[in-house]
Amino acid sequence: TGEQAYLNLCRYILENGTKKDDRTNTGTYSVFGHQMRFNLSEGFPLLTTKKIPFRLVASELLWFIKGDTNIRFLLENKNNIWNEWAFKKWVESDEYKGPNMDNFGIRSQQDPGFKEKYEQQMNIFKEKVLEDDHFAKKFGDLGFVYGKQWRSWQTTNNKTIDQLKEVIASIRSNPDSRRHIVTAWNPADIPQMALPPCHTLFQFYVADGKLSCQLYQRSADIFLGVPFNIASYALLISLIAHECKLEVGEFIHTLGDAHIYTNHIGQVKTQLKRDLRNLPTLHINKDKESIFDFEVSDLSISDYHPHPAIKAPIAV
Ligand code: UFP
Repeated sequence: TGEQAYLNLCRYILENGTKKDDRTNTGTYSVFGHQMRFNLSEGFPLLTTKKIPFRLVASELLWFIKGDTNIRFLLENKNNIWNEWAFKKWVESDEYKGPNMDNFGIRSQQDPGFKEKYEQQMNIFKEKVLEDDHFAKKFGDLGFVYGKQWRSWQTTNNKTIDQLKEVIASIRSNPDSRRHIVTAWNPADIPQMALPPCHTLFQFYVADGKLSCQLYQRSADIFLGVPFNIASYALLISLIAHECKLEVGEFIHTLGDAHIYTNHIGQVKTQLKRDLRNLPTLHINKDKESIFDFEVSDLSISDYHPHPAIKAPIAV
């Protein structure tokens, strides 16, 4: 199964990965170039060897699909996965008057006193994004992230391209096309991006009435990011298949720099000792058709009985 392929990759990196420094100064074990296949007809590929919160996957994906780039929507859905990126912009601005937050990611892992201050400031930040429209506009917006590139790619002559809408239209009207591509990698925008897109480009493929998708991910945090990315693309394929009245095919996950952070190794080893369980089933509200109409409450999973979650620090 796909999950076995994921666990094999974890083991392979631990045994064969090159020790490599990285932007976050955490250190990684890394390999370059790898592919995993997930047959979506076998079940929804949410990992069973550790619990992955489906609600966070769903609300983040719907946020991209809406073309929203402001973390307010995520906070309203109790989704905190993008907070650090927006927070960073705030604490580096002139408007920030609190204690010094340089390198808050690493420092909050190493210094419990600092961690307390950081959490205090983060709570203030979240409250302001939720309550204060002006503040939210200024500091809640991540700017050029997936939502922007997928739904309103800026052209040189000041028009925008809705790549997602266009790709769905082309899947419907010309399923055999070899041009069903969405790209988030916009070279002109990279300098202004807090985090240049990790999932850079994806292509759809229709055969035998089934919709498949291959993603090229340039950089992959195998323990924390990838399980999320797998679930997110599996959900995207399922939603588009639903709208186009196709069955689900495969998700093909192609990785560039595939790395395990040195401070995740114990957690990965714990996970590798666990046995696989049955995959859950995804349910999509059948009363809705267009992927642009879905809300988090229209999506759910059943029969998910994973091993417990495993905590690990995220590299910012
Ligand atoms: N990362 C993922 N998946 C994502 C995402 C980030 O694995 O969806 F947004 C990880 C990869 C890498 C870090 O460890 O975040 C990004 O850092 P860099 O830009 O230096 O590759």
